[in-house]
Amino acid sequence: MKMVVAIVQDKDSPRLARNLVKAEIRATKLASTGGFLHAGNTTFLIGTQEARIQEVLDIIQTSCRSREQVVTPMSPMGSQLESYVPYPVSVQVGGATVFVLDVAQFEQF
Ligand code: 2BA
Repeated sequence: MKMVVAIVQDKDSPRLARNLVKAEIRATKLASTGGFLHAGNTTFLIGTQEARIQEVLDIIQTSCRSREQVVTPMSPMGSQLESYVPYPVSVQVGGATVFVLDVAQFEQF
């Protein structure tokens, strides 16, 4: 048994959820926040047999796409620095960040 942890953009989350259900792959969706952009994203927990890992990765890859996001950084001093002029910067956010973990034990009661 493996656990796939996939962090995806909110815009891709409904399509990924739909495609996982269609393939009869079970998943749990968590609302999450990126540590860098502080923007909302979605974390999927997908527990599955090792034999289906490649299928899961393929579904994630085809359901999610990379996008450019424009963000305006906050002043490092909050509002105390009057001379600080924030300007928007462009950041490439990946289609999905995926971790595949071994599951020591799996039970459903
Ligand atoms: P965020 O942390 O909000 O990061 C959004 C995007 O900002 C990243 O896209 C990357 O392009 C950029 N970025 C992140 N940290 C940076 C830094 N220290 N310096 C410069 N640019 C930086 P992705 O790499 O595709 O990541 C998308 C989201 O996936 C992240 O949102 C975070 O929620 C999650 N993530 C990425 N790598 C992770 C990791 N190693 N562990 C846990 N979560 C991760």
